[in-house]
Amino acid sequence: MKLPRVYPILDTETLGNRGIGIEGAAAAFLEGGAAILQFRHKAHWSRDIFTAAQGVARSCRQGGVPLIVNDRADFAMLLEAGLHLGQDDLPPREARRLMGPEAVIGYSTHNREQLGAAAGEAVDYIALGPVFVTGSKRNPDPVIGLEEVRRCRPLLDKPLVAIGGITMQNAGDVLRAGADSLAIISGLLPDHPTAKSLRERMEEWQQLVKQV
Ligand code: TZP
Ligand code: MG
Repeated sequence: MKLPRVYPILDTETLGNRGIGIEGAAAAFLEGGAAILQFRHKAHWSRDIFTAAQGVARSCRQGGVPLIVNDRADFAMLLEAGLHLGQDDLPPREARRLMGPEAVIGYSTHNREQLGAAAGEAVDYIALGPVFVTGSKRNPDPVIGLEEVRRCRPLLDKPLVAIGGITMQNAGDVLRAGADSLAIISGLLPDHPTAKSLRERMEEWQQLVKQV
């Protein structure tokens, strides 16, 4: 698969802390040119959260944009979305059995050993990080840095998504280090988030990655 260079993550905790509505953020990012979205909800999947995820799925479907659900194969299937797995989630092989051959499945890794093991799994892309210090993940693995992205790139045939602390300032360096795509949470959120400023921030990201 070919991944878009910008991979926006709707992290419900980060959005909630900033007072940003989930469905509004999704709509703004899609208007701003997002070509994939991930829905990341670490807490209990309440009925309200599921309803919000359904709204995001609807917007993605209308826009012809893939939606990826973090962690939860059950909700990914209900939403007819892809799935993003971490090292502590359902093993990729079991997720593939459940989701079928067509579903997009991504897999997070945090070091070279995990990346090597992930290369042989039936997943469509591999995420690697945190590249830089991040505030958006509880108990993050050690920061790997740009050089490790550069060294890991040739070890993998699959698309490589860099994650962790990626901003508009360092994005060019991360792409030049060999990342195919940049997963971003806080770097998508302007100081004063409104529908307009969220859309504009996404447009700026799209412009930025075009120039690398
Ligand atoms: N995995 C490694 S870092 C991270 C995840 C989910 C969070 C990335 O968030 P940010 O705000 O873009 O650093
Ligand atoms: Mg996970």
